[in-house]
Amino acid sequence: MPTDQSPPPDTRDAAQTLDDLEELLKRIPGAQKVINELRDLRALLVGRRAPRVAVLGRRGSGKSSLANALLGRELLAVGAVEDTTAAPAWIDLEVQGRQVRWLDTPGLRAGARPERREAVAKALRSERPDVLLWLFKASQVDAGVDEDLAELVALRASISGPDRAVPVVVVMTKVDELPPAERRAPPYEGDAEKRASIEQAREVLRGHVQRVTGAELPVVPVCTWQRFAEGAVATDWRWNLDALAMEIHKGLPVSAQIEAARAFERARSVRRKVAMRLVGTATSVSFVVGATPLPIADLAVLIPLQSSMLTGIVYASGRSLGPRAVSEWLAVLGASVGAGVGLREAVRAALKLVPGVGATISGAVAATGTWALGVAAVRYFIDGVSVQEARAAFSQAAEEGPPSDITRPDEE
Ligand SMILES: Nc1nc2c(ncn2[C@@H]2O[C@H](COP(=O)(O)OP(=O)(O)OP(=O)(O)O)[C@@H](O)[C@H]2O)c(=O)[nH]1
Ligand SMILES: [Mg+2]
Repeated sequence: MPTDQSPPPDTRDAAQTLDDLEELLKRIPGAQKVINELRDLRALLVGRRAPRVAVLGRRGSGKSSLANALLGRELLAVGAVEDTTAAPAWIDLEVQGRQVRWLDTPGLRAGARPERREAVAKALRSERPDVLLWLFKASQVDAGVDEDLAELVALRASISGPDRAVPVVVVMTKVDELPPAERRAPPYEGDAEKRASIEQAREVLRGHVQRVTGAELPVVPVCTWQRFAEGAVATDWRWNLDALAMEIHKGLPVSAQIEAARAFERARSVRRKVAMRLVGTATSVSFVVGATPLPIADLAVLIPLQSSMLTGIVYASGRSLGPRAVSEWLAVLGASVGAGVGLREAVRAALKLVPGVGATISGAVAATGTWALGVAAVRYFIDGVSVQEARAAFSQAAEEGPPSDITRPDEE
């Protein structure tokens, strides 16, 4: 697994670029803010590791199904009646390079065996999870939930440090079973009755959670039911997993965010958020580099910076990293990059030909180029729009420029 010490080979270039950039920015007065952003970017992109997620809940609450639903593959055994998951163990779930470190646990109440609880506690202590998922069946939110919660609170306390409690997301599973019984298959967006019963069950669960834990924990309703045939998904009732992925994301350290964005198949909002963060940082850095009067070769800095950004966007989208994806993409955009930014760049550069300054381009032009490239890549790789639409997004972003908070210079 990638560690913070040695960057995985596919991001070594990005690591080197970001280190070089930091050295450069240190020589520019007032660049401290972007240096900090750059360090965050480095943690996101280079110091990355798989998120560690632990699931807890009663027997049959859908713990193993949730892993399958999040990754979009039949990775863990799922069972209708029996205790399906026998012993708690951390495992690496992986689908085509998308990975999560997952602690699947047996149902806590099954047979009420105390040694089982101890085994779960031991597994949680052996490796501290980034996030705990507490699962409750939607049809049972009023059935003895308090004892379960008390137990979960105790487990959480046993692994939380004095400074920081392990984040928790409460997951209300199997919402398809809520009334009206005859309409089970998602989506429920157009079904006011179903939505109302989901909301009602969620309120009940939220109330219990609030009373027992004394905290406002997020409660996310989901459906995770899938039927697999020959390794492929034959029936897909997954619902609201994008919202769940977002709540999980909020609890993660920066170093686990990009792997989580990749791993969770339905996590478009998370992927978008992570990718736009890459774009925002790269744009700020471009602004500072372009605006500096130091005689540095702007393009020598901007091109590797923009490639790192694009690499990160492709990676966050769940695709595997290879030089091909980015270069193909640049070829697709090629024409509009030349026409959109090249021209403006030339005009501004001409205006900036002041003796002694060197061939620098302006901060605004550099930032606009990076911004437009990034926004168009997010539309294409994350939102899945066509090449034409991505080109249109590029032109529009180049026209409008980045939001002013991204290019605001440091307050000194
Ligand atoms: N109706 C419905 N059934 C589901 C859903 N998700 C999973 N199931 C079913 O619920 C049953 C239990 O699911 P599992 O994922 O094995 O539950 P578990 O919590 O891992 O169970 P144990 O490991 O035995 O504690 C299986 O028959 C699943 O097919 C859902 O969203 N709706
Ligand atoms: Mg299980």
